[in-house]
Amino acid sequence: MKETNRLKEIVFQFVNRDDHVELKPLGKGHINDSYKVIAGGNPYVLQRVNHHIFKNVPQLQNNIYRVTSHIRGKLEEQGATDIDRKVLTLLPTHEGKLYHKDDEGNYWRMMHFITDSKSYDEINPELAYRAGIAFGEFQSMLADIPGEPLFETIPDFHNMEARLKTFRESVKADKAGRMKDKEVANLVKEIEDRAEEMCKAERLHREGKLPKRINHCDTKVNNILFDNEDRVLCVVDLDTVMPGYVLSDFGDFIRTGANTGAEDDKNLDNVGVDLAIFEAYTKGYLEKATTFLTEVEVENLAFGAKLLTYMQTVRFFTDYIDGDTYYKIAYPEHNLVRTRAQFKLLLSLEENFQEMQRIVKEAAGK
Ligand code: GN1
Ligand code: MG
Repeated sequence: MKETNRLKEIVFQFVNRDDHVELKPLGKGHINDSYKVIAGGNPYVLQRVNHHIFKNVPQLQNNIYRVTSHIRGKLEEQGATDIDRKVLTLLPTHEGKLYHKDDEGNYWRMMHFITDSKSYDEINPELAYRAGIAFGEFQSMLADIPGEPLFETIPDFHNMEARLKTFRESVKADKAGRMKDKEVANLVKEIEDRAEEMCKAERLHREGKLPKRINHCDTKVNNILFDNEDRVLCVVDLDTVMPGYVLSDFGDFIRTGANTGAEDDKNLDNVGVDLAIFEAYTKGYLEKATTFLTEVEVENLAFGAKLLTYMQTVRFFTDYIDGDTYYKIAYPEHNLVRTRAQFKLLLSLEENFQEMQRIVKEAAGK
């Protein structure tokens, strides 16, 4: 069957078979495949959820259902208008399921497309401030989600100790024969030099000093949708919403939103931290989050930016050493280019660390 017909057949599991259907690829995700669909005149998003990475898609979809229903309830309580553009809405299959499993074992889901919305890969301080408020509100709205804890869609997802363990195994196995390269060996040393410092969050957690809260766990700048007037509409990409340290969500936004270059910039001169964006995001986030954050969490936010950048360096690097099995790549050296760019950002965060600490303190009113 032609690719488009195959995709249409999947769409028909969710919409009427006589609807006219159009499809086109959407977004820049490294893991799932996304399409914009128009069916019967209505816009949707169709996604193939990567079940090699998300090993329990039914549970993942159940998480998303719980999260979006809870947020919808909060918005209704607040008397918010235009709620369908402020929270994602899953579209069930004709059988009432939250996903469709095809003959090849792939998992598909559909949701309503949020109209008149846009996302940014690069933003300015004003938008960063709004994004900070949005992610602070997101965490605070999910703090009282009822029922069992959310399912961990990827175990140990942001656990630095676990990430380092996997990294060391990959270095040892050297499956793709990439360890003989001098640059690669140097980078391994750079990672190891920082390993102990970067496992601080797990240590604090074990000592009972750092709690786990419901986090988004993929707070990339382009996971926020803005409307035509640049007001935040909604937070998207909810696959990894699960318990974690708030340092993760703070850090991942800074890693992506406050980088003057791209995540995979080939020109390392472009890469560095933009302190104005760091400051604006911190202000927005703390405006919402000081009510529930502990002192230890606030004190470690700037560290969170280093941690997530380090973690992403380790993750891209591990995938390069493994022979590119996790992240989609656009060219053979892509994961190494990503590793270099993330490491350059880490160096910049290290250089600016004191100033970042000062900004956090000031924004927290300390
Ligand atoms: C992946 O596919 P995407 O862009 O939403 C990854 C994130 C990384 C990110 C790096 C499940 O997210 O953790 O931070 O790439 N998601 C998963 O840009 O691994
Ligand atoms: Mg994601």
